[in-house]
Amino acid sequence: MKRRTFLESLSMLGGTMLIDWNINISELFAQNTPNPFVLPPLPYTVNALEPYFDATTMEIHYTKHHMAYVNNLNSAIKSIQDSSIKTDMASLMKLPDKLSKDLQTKIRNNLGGHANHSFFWPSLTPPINKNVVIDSKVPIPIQDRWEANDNLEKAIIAKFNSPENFRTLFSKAALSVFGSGWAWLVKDSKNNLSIGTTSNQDNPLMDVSSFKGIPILGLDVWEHAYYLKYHNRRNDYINSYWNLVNWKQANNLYNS
Ligand code: MN3
Repeated sequence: MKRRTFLESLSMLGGTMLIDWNINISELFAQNTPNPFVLPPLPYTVNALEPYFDATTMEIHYTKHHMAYVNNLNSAIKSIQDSSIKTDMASLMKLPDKLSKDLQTKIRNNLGGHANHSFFWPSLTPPINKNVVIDSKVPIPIQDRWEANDNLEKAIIAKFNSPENFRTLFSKAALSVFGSGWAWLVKDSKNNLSIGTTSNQDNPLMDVSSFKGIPILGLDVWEHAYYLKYHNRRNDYINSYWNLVNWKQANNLYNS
């Protein structure tokens, strides 16, 4: 059977990458591959998101933080000696009791970390205008790069009244995360949109998360994502994010 990794499950649709979130740990384990999880390629260079997300932060975030989730996940899988254990990202709550609490937590955190970052990189795209001076005393300008298509734009306006109001509500949610976590725009099975947050590396597809849905956008608000450039100013990081959103991918995810 073909080994499935994030790298291989990134599929091309309409020119943007869509992510298959359904990682089946037992399937990977059964194939007896030493390191079944791999770091997916970054869809741009580390300096491509300048000046909003700086190259040093991007490099450390990708090659150190994301890599660590991948390595820890591979090591967690190795320590599962029972190939009958079945789990995937959605059903972490069903991890059997015979797995130690530590191992269950390690799988939850690192599977989430790997999945969330694999989703995050292609959800960003280089800014339209790179000649922006970032000054901590001046609010970061949001260039209007609204590229939501008919369906997603209609759904956003129907639910949140306007693109601006949607951005305000999403930003507020991202600011409200206490400690480390993520802010999300998700849809349900009827294509209804909602905004919510998860803690640590949980995501809305996990049964352990109280906020659920199919991710359209996800913003990493861990300090490691912004501290080098923005220090404690998470708000500036969030405003920067709006200049980097890959709306093409968001549209495709909404329509899929
Ligand atoms: Mn991160």
